[in-house]
Amino acid sequence: MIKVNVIGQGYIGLPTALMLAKSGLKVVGTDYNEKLINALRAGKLTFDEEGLDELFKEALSNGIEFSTEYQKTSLYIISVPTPYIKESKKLDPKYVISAVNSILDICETGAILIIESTISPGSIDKYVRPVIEQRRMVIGRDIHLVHAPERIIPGNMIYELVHNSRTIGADDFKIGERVKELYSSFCDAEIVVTDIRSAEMSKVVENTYRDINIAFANELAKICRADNMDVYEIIRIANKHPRVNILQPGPGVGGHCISVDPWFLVGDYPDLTNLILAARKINNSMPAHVLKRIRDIMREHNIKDISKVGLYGLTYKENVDDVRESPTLQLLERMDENLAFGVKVFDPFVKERIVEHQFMNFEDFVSEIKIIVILVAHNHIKDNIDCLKNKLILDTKNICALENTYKL
Ligand code: SAJ
Repeated sequence: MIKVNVIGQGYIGLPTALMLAKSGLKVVGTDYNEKLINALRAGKLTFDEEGLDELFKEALSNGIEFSTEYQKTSLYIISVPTPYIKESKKLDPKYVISAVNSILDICETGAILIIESTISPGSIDKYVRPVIEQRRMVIGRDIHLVHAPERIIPGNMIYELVHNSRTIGADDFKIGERVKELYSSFCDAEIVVTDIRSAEMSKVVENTYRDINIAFANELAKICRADNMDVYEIIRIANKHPRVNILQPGPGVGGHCISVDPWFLVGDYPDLTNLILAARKINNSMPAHVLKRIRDIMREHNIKDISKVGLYGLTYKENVDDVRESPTLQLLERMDENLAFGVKVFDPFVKERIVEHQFMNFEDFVSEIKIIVILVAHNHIKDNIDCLKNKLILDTKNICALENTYKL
């Protein structure tokens, strides 16, 4: 039976490993974080995701194992984080390189090494091939390289693992076809086989496209605010055109993908990325726009005390518990720079205290504030919207129809 070793048991690696195990493959999930592996071994999941519980049970009953050790086998999937360096906006490949090195220490000859982590275009040539050459190994004989970037969206991961089309980039078409077969064990959609550079580039392009589209919506929101027009109505109508599909404005773009990947292109092609850079700047400017809107409302109602303002939502988007690069954290940073201390914060998905004046109880939070700023459209706030009846509301997600609601 084919054995697959999935390296990195985070947001992408874990669901992928579980899916492969559910399909009947022998799977070992490896992570250097001992606490995480112990939790998984004890049958405990490390993050919330719709349908993940069930999938976990099925994978466990099919014998999935978890280990801090890399396994000697012929197939590896690497899904470790690929952060970017803040100053240069370039990819930091340290985790990928370290995973590749550890695999090369033990893998079988001819093993296939599939990198799922998002990387900047050209990274495999720049960082991975030299590691293999340094080890005096030959690509194509001792090791095969593949880039199979993931495309699933947090909040709908399990469904998308099965139904999203995928890209497989390989040096050797035959190896690409073998990897395609591997993913076909759970993926029902089209799987395109191409070369490695095209796979790297298309992944970053997909996220950059979305960033630019959101930036357009955000710029429209600012234009409409300047002249008192309803941006949501305008986008709704424009989208009725068969070839127009504008996304929604919001308090900014967070998460570890869309707000990060375009920077790879800006970092590598600074003279050629005018539109991409402008989109990043527009999206990054949204927390400041929200701050201005809060100030407008405070002035209008003669509220001087910032501690009467409550920010609802700390995660980077609705119904997930991930706070990476979240617009709310960006907003708090800005407030901090402007010496605006004391704003209250609540998020039903964030169970640990990560910022100052963070409430753990929704009722307490609401009872202490006059203005609530809805920054994340969790189902929780939609279900509890009536609790906001006597508040001033700044709704950055267009979910609230109560009186006293201000929009972006
Ligand atoms: N957002 C808006 N307006 C919108 C849509 C999103 O402001 O109309 C904001 C969200 O609130 C959030 C940010 O953008 O802060 C990103 O959220 P998202 O739901 O658009 O995307 P991610 O980051 O969760 O996942 C993206 C997806 N990429 C695309 O849709 C092209 C996903 O398919 C990728 O797998 C993922 O990036 C990744 O890992 O690269």
